[in-house]
Amino acid sequence: MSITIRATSLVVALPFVLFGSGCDSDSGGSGDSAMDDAVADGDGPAEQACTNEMRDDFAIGLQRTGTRLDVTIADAMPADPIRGDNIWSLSIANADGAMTDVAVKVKSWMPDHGHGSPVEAVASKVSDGEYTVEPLNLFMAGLWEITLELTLADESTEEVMFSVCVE
Ligand SMILES: [Cu+2]
Repeated sequence: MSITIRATSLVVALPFVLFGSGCDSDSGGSGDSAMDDAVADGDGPAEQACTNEMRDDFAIGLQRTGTRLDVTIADAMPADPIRGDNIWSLSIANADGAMTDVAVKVKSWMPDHGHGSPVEAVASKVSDGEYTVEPLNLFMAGLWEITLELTLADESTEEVMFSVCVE
């Protein structure tokens, strides 16, 4: 599913107006229906789903480099991030390309709305350098920042972040 971004100030302003009341994590399903109404009234869901800011064009194989580690999204279920639960497979390697055992913490955050996900994503080790993250609960449409805090065996930590748009 491709995503188009139209660079107008309207795009930046609308999510705050339309989705502001839907961001309370206690609001449950009512947030979703409020958002659906808002989308139906607008130009179209693609233009309103994310603001025109830094994000990644999501793809299997997307890679981010931290201080000493490279993190790759090796697989994703579904392949494009959806509203609701996603599962990501991560490959984490050092600068030499060797798969590296790290402790992984996951934080999901909506920068435009100022809230996270009520469901904690857990990274489970498959083997050294291979981790499955689930459930990656992206419960509403918009821009999500998925930050991975990685702790190596020597206790040093680093972070990488993936920014993805959920429609
Ligand atoms: Cu939100």
